[in-house]
Order: sequence, then structure tokens, then C-alpha cells
Amino acid sequence: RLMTYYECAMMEVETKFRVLDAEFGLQHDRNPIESIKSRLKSTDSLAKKLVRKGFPMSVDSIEENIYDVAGVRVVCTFPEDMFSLAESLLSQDDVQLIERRDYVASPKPSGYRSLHLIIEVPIFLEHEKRSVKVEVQLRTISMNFWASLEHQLRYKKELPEEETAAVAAELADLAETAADLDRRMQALRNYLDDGEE
Ligand code: 0O2
Repeated sequence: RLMTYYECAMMEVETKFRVLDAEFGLQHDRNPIESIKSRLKSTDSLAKKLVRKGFPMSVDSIEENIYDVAGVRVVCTFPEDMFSLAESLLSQDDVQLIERRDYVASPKPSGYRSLHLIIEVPIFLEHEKRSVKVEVQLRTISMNFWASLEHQLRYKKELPEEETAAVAAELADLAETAADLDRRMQALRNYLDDGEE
């Protein structure tokens, strides 16, 4: 039952982004969202996370302690789109912000960049209204490209310690290259937008 609630909340959030994308498209003649992917955390990874974080193993504990059971990943075309979509979402009166982590302003040591929001949205059931947490990850195409490949390569094979460090350094450097691509694409977008005014 709890997983169904998370699934409903995920659909609500996904729809909110689809609406924002359609409306932005009408106003600006281009769509800020490249793709949206939603996922429910498997019971296996939920159990592992509860153990890893030292939380009790119960349904109540999942609801109380795990904020990313429902995840919506929104891949945007330009970095500024990520932030304006986040702002529009958070200004909606049924969306409550629980936590905001800006890994674009402060990338992780791995080089990982994205904007993470934990929000709470209402879902309307037959006899009740419930607030459900959803993790939203906003990324550009370039950030998503890096994160997907880094995730694949990270689990590739057991390497000696110094080689692992060299691979991590190369990945961090590639994250900088991806960020540079985003900056240049955004600058070009802004230049072309200014020319249209
Ligand atoms: P999945 O399958 O994507 O859900 P925790 O949730 O405890 O692991 P924390 O600090 O609470 O970590 O959350 P954090 O780091 O803000 O966000 C975790 C999620 O962000 C991860 O989910 C990844 O999706 C993504 N992420 C964070 N750091 C990296 C990174 O260095 N590389 C890549 N590729 N992704 C990252 P999960 O649960 O790991 O997996």
C-alpha cells in the first residue's frame, strides 16, 4: 500500500513537470525538458539503506527516514532551465520543500552535479489526503551523461588502489569538461535569446 502511495506521488510530480514543460514551450517556443524518468526504490535497496543508516526495519521507518523511495529525474536542456523549473515547482501551493541540495553550486568530490529537491506533495485517496515525499533530481543532458557513465564505470571492476584513484581523478576532470560544455551552451542560448528581443 505504501509503495502505491509513492507511485501516485511520483505520477503527480511527473505531471507537474509535463505541465510546466508544455507551458514554457508555448511561451518560449522551445521545451526546457529533454526527458523525465521516474523510479521507485526496490524493497531490496530500501532494506539495504535502512541497515546502512541504522534505522529500524519497518514500514513506518521507511516513511519516516527514507526520502528517496519515489524519485523523479528531470533532464533539462540548459542549466538555467533546471533552476527556473525548480523555482516554478516550489512556488506551487501544494508543494512543500523539505530539503534542497545544490550539487551544481557545490559539486560532490566525485564531480557529480545535479540539483536535488526533497518535496512533499498531497495525494488524494478515496477517503483521505496524504502527504508523500518525492526526491526530484534536476540535471542537464551533459550532467546526466556524466552521471550515467560514471555510475557504469564505478562498478566496472576491482582495481588496485592507485588505479582507482587515477580513474576517479579522470572522472572528476571529465565532470569539469561537461560543466564547461553546459556553460558555453548556456552562453550561446542567452546570446541568441538576446538577439531575438
Ligand atoms: P539511485 O538508484 O539513483 O537512487 P544516500 O541517498 O544516502 O545514498 P544522500 O547523501 O542521502 O545519499 O543523497 P545524495 O547523495 O544527495 O543523493 C543520492 C543520489 O544522487 C544517488 O542515488 C544518485 O542517484 C545520485 N548521486 C549522488 N552522488 C553521485 C555520484 O557521485 N555519481 C552518480 N552517478 N550519482 C550520484 P542512489 O541511491 O545512489 O541510486
